[in-house]
Amino acid sequence: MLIGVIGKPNTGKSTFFSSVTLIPVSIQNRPFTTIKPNRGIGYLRTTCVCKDFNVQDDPINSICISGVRLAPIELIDCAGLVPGAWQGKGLGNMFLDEIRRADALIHVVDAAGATDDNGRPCQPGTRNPVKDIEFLTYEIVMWLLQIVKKDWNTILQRIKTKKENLVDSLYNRLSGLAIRKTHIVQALQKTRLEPEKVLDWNDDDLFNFLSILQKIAKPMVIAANKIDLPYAKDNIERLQELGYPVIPCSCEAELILRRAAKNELISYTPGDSGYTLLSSAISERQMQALDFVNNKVLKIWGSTGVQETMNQVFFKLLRMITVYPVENVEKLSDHKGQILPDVYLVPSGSNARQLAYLIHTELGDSFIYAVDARTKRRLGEDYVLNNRDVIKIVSAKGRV
Ligand SMILES: Nc1nc2c(ncn2[C@@H]2O[C@H](COP(=O)(O)OP(=O)(O)OP(=O)(O)O)[C@@H](O)[C@H]2O)c(=O)[nH]1
Ligand SMILES: [Mg+2]
Repeated sequence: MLIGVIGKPNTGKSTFFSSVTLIPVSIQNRPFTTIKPNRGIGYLRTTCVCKDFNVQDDPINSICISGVRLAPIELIDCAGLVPGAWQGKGLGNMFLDEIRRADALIHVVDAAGATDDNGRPCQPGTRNPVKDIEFLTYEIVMWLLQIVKKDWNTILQRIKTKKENLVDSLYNRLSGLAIRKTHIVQALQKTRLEPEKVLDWNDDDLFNFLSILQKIAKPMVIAANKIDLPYAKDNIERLQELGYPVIPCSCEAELILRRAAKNELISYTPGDSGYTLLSSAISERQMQALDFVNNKVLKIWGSTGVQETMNQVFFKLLRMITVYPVENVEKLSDHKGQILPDVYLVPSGSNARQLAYLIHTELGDSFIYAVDARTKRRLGEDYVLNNRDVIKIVSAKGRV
């Protein structure tokens, strides 16, 4: 799973990325600071099962802090996008190429309206961030349209001569963009167009179909950033009318907290509504930064919103659940004795065999049954997994 952090220049994408990954990247108050994309690992905040079983766990693929399990997620911090990018304006298609592999998008907007269309700073309240959502989705759809139109005549020809159907034909052109067949089928069902009449579709029909496909295949949350500045509150109300999940954020505040926690000045787990001072050896500048976080963000908004943004992508947009595979249901361990070593993110509705395949193809192929570690009950391959299940897979090959 890959998440793209996107938006116009200077909205705080790299600040978001750095606050989540703790990778130091260039952050400046000017457009096009990021040219080459940054990639890194961020974390989802979930409630670990260790407390349910009253065990001390030894995570391998994740981290557990006092019962909060942090599951790793790959993120890409993209270059800023300006109107006309699909035609090559600004850094142009470079941005669009970066989101090819993205399964979902975090659109960072300047909710204070303090950056113009090209990312130049301006007075808070000057710009309407709703426009940013409109233009950015337009750019993505135009980019898709450009890709499909290049082959449109060939697609139509193959459909006419019955060499391919519409779904397969579109899939063959779009699979490199992390667009699945099910996305295409769903988008076709949602359009009022009749797929059988594709030979009669005009440019508007194709544009409308791709707009729906984009929403399904590249679902998006809005990180309404810079909530520490004036005008953000009013603009967030406007953003909430668009139908996307909107999370008020202060990426700068999250970066301050994460860095202070890394330096052991404070105790703070991403997503917390506050922090505890750990050290008295704190400089006046650091204290001022923490006061800013407290007064302008935490006291007003309850959290910085950054962790919630990450979580909404997985649990609301992509409808994932967490599952803990183990080999020994008594000890809740793997074959080396490590307790609750891994947490897996799986699409809601997945069954036991699909989990086995996610762990290893061989395990899926040789699946016999699964065991629920809570009830010790045997589960068949069709058992639909629940969030926070702890599961042993028994296969013909022996162990997991
Ligand atoms: N007030 C405020 N400023 C922020 C916040 N997050 C980021 N900024 C500032 O916004 C400016 C741009 O931040 P970046 O993270 O470099 O923005 P970007 O979207 O990556 O910019 P490009 O790479 O140029 O597209 C910097 O001056 C940041 O300090 C925030 O939560 N509040
Ligand atoms: Mg940047």
